[in-house]
Amino acid sequence: MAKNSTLTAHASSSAPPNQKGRASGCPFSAGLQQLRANSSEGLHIVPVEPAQQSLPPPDPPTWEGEIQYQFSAPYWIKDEEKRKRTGVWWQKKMLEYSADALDLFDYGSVKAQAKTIYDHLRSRSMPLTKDSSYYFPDVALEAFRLWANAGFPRKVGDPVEPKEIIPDPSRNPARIYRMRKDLLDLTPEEIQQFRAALDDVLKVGELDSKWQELGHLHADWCLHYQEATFFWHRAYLLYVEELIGMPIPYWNGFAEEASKTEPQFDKFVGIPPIFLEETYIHPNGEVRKNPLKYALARDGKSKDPEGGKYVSRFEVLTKPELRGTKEWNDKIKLFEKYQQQVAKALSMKTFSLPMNFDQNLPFGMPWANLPAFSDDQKDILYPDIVKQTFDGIFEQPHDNYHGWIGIDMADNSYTALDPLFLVMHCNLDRILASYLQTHPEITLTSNFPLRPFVDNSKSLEYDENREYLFTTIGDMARNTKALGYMYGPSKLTDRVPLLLTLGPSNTGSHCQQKETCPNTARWGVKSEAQASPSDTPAYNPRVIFPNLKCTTESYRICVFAENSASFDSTPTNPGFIGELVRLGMGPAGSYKNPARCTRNPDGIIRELVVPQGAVELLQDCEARLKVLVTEIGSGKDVSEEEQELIGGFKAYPVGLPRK
Ligand SMILES: [Cu+2]
Repeated sequence: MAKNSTLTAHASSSAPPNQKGRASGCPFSAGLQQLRANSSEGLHIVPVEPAQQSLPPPDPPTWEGEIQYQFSAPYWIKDEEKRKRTGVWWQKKMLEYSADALDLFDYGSVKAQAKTIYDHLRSRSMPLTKDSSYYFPDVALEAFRLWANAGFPRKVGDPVEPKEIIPDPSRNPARIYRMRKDLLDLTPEEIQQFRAALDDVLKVGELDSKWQELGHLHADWCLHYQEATFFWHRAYLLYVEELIGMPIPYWNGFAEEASKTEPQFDKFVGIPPIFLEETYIHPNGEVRKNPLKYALARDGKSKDPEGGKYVSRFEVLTKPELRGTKEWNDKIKLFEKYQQQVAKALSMKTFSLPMNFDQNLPFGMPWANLPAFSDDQKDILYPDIVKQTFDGIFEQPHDNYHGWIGIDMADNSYTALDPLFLVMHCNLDRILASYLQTHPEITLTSNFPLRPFVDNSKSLEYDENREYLFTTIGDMARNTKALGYMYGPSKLTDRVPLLLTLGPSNTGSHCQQKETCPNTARWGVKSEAQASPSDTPAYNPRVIFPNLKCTTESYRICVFAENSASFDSTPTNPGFIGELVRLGMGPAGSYKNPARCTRNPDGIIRELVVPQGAVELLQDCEARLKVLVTEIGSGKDVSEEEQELIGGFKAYPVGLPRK
């Protein structure tokens, strides 16, 4: 995420000329040289050998300084009137509802329940709101935690009694998700891996295979034209991923570019090329038939009477000489219609007709039965009663996508044998995920079983008679991350923007929450080992910010090795050194605390421990730091010039071992 608003700090570049020789351009000594240079300007630091060097901790927040105002006048609520009203409302409601008549305006009351207050605020169970801008931002939570752990100082100058009341939440283990990528984003290795899995694990070219079983599983068990439809297909995709041990990519048929016939969109339209190529090179070096094209059809016989043993698709989409003809152009333009249908589905407030919508019908009876599809399914096939629901409308473009590809894809009994089924349904699941995440209020028939999937769709039981063991609609309606996967951003432009991260984001573009940043996840990786500071006990490599002074706004500062391959603030990025929150005093008002600002005329020092991966990068004598700053309140990037104006964003590496 390299942006223009970067600050490059290299200690030796600003060290006095007569010290440059001693620094030799290496970060270890150069950092100390710079500290010495700074100390002559009024910053009183006595440099010692790295292992013993200890820096004074910053002052903790105080109750009178800021903590009380986080409850009575929460600064992240911009409107002043609203801010005060909110504080009074919170206090009143907690007095009424909490077990011990918690008074949020009372020092003793908040202190006594600090841990549970923090936990409720952090888990967003409080405050009760649909508007995420009311939630305590990370920076306010961190101030509260530091205050508690410093012994709840009432005012500046009170003795600090460090004790861990609230543990550091960043110690929570990182979670890694399967990331379903836009197939246009796959690397050649990922494409090869996907093809090899279809070959070796599912054996798409063999009759006695898991592939054939999957095709029959879909034909015989899939649910359609009912609330369970897209949850059943979600379960199916999860089960396939469990088999192949990697995420299924999505084919974005909801992208505007995929519906355009102008030459500049040529590589985004039609069946994706990786499904049309003849061969590929298997990881063992063999040249093999491309399994994304040559997949055995149902029982080894295509639905197409003139077809052979492999799945068939419409010629207009597979014959290169038909590209650009009127027939081709008309075909491509159909996507715009499908996309408008999907957009309409997304605009519906109601998700579905409930499974028992008609008491005169057996429970679980679908509202339609369409075993085969054209590429322009008639409206009349879909009853009026479903036309006010998300999934009722969504079924029609779903059927159209099937019918568009043809010939095996257009028949429900043959369709799952075409590998396009996986990537097409993956995209529909992405759209479903967006709908579910933006509609937390919908009600579903949670306990409805999605046979034959069991164990959160990790396995199958065809002949199970204990209904309660089956995976349910409720299981599959959870946030995708609870199910172990997430969607990477699309290369193209979705017809309407999809929202695929849930919950408040008080962080700026550079420093996304670990849990929501798509780059946290790796292709096919399920666990990770994180570098720990204890890996380098002999030295104490750190990055220090020596001149932090009082600011109005709060900032999130992400620090990277400049020679890092990426600037994603994720624990899996070895070049990411860490992030620092610089607490502002808030906008001018009664709770501004100038006393705290003036105590240290030279500012304070903050430091970050450099993880092992970054130590190696910084050992390069040319290595510099890259500092990306985001203003937390507005989420805006802070440009280099603004950083200079505000001051305190210059970082220096210290304590690095020489290479
Ligand atoms: Cu389908």
